[in-house]
Amino acid sequence: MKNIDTVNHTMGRSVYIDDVPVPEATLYGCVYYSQVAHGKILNLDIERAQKAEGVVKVYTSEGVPGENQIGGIFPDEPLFADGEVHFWGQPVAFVVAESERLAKLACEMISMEVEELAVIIEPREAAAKEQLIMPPLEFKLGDTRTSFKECDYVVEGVAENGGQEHLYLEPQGALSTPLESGGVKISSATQGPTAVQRVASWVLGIPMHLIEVDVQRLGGGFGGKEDQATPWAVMTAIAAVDLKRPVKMVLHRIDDMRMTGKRHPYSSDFKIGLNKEGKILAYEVTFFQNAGAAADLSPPVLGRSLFHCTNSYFIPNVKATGYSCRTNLPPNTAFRGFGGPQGMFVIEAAIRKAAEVMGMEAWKIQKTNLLEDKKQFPYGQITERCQARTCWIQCEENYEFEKKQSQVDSFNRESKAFKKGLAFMPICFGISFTKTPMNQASALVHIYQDGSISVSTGAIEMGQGVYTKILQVAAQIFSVGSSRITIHSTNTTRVANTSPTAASSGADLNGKATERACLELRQRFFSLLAEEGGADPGDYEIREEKVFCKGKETDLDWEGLVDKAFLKRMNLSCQAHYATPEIHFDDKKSWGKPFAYHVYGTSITEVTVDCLRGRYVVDAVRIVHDFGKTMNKDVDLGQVEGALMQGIGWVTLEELLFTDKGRPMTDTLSSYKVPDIYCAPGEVDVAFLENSENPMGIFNSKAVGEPPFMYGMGTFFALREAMKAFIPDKTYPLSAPMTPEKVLMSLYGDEVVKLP
Ligand code: MTE
Ligand code: LUZ
Ligand code: MOS
Repeated sequence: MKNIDTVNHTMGRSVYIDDVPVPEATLYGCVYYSQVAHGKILNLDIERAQKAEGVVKVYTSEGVPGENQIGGIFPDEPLFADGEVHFWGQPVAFVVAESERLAKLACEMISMEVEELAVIIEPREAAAKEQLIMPPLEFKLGDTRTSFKECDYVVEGVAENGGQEHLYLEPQGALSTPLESGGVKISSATQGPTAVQRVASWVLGIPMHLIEVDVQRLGGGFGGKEDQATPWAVMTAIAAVDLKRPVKMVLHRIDDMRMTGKRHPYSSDFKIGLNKEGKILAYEVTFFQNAGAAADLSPPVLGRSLFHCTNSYFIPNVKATGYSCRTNLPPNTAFRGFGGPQGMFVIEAAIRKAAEVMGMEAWKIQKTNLLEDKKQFPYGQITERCQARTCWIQCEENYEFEKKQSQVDSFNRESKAFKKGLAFMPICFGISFTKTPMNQASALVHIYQDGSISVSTGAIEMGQGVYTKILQVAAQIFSVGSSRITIHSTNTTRVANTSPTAASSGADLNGKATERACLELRQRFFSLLAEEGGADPGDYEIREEKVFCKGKETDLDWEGLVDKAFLKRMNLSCQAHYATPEIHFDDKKSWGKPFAYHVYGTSITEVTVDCLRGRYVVDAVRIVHDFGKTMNKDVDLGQVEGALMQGIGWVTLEELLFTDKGRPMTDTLSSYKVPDIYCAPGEVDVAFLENSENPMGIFNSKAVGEPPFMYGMGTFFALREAMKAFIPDKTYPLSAPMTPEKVLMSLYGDEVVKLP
């Protein structure tokens, strides 16, 4: 089945916030933000703006009817700056006017006097000054101290990764409409409607039942709308309730890039110990996470870096420590992989450095240490149905790695200025929110008298195809045609207490809730038929809209069945709830079984570097990925391809720069380079791992949204191999992104590049 949105997306008919027809008398908002990264507000002058043409009202921290607080985990983030500013781009005031243009013009009339304070950009500097978001996290397995003594090699180093702008196609936005109850309906582009509802309740000072949040779809979220769709939604809500008129705001790209947080940059120390055969005996890692100016989701993001610090390897002795460091950047937030990529980057970097010291090929160390069944992660969970080795072996065989390697070697012998590099990138990603209580979802299914079906869940459609998968669940259980089913918008009055659609678990959690609701309805039908026909409920089946009894077709079809049930006064609606069984995690002991299962895979990346100019191309990425039993090949393949490109961008082109005063320098698409079609690998091949069963996933499938992002990292290490083929005895930085400039500087200008 095709993604149900393909035609409307292609025709431009899909509706996003900015396409919703606005009610009469709608007002427009514009945010005034700080142009200083850290300081005391001495004076805020909104008077001229207030009197400007078309302006209805200007809101500041004083105009918030409830609490001026939006911090979801720690209450450390004001909606509007109050007394101080902590990052360049921090919202200070909200201008509401008769048109978007007038709101923007008035915004420019606001002025603010700030006494500037010292600015911190780097996480290690923040840690040295004890600017921590929370106490450090620590994971431990075995005993690293004694096992380092038994190692033939102990290698230490530093690895660094940059941040990443989400660059969802649809910028942040919301439209709020006042309700007669004194409450508000918020149409928001959010991954977390309940988060918006909860925070709106705080800032408005009214209970959650007076707030309805509705989400049709997002033009991409990638984690950037898990928490950070909230401020814009609640600003419009405050004004709508106060002014009793609808209020809309959609951020301009430049303002979105300036005000919102991004993927967390990390700077990390590692120490890895191996024996002569390349077996990793011990690993210590310390992460310095650049959290930005407020907690946002940084604590669980850092947690996931620790969860994934050994990637898909078994290491018997591990000590991982994480510091969440408060800096004067916009609060960094969820981004595909949620800290996992940062954790995995460091172990991959450590393996490369160890390989270089030992004179061994990196892939041999990788392969030697792959996870197997019944091995323990450094947080206590034991591997089950582990596919690390099966994916690796199949990848090696499918793509004839040895042959490829010798082709690359001979290319490198013959070519002077152009060099090729190959890298393996195995992945292992845990599926479930690491906060166990978040792993729940519900669904509401109505069957109407004409046999058509309405499904509502907590899942947000953001391009990943979750509505398509949920539709498939309902269609399969009722065995009806897909045109009979509509997946309705995600709305807090139909489905309450939703977890954000995140952690790749949207289809699993909401799909399983939908499955339960549909199964319950189907059971009601069969019980009704059984009562009437004197058979057993288990004797009935529906096959392609026909009712069967004991394997024989009856004269009842789907519409007849629904009609009969209605006349018999059967309840044709069902709400169901799903909570992932078995999982648990003790935050104090950093120990438990947090994940329902893990997703595995292996990729081989091939690159060619022009070692005179520093430019490069990704020739091919060849992947064997564990989809479980895929529910939808097209959707899942699209997820792998998109995630791969996003991962390649992160480690190659995408570079966020700030002045030392904390002003963003890469706040446009001309200064922040994301990969385009010309950066795409010449060849992307994705093989579906066979015979992978996953009872914890919906219909035996595996979550697919985030894990393939990590294949992108293979490009970083393949570039390094190519550079080593050009000048072997140089120390190349383990610092991403490896932009073409950095390739050039690493090859020719040691003094310019920070070396680990
Ligand atoms: N795919 C598209 N097209 N757009 C997105 O915003 N977000 C990713 C991934 N794939 C995203 C996407 C992220 S960060 C997550 S967590 C998952 O989709 C969320 O959806 P799922 O749980 O249904 O996989
Ligand atoms: N969000 C979250 C996530 O709140 N908890 C998680 O564990 C998580 N993991 C991945 C992506 N988003
Ligand atoms: Mo995805 S980072 O879990 O929204």
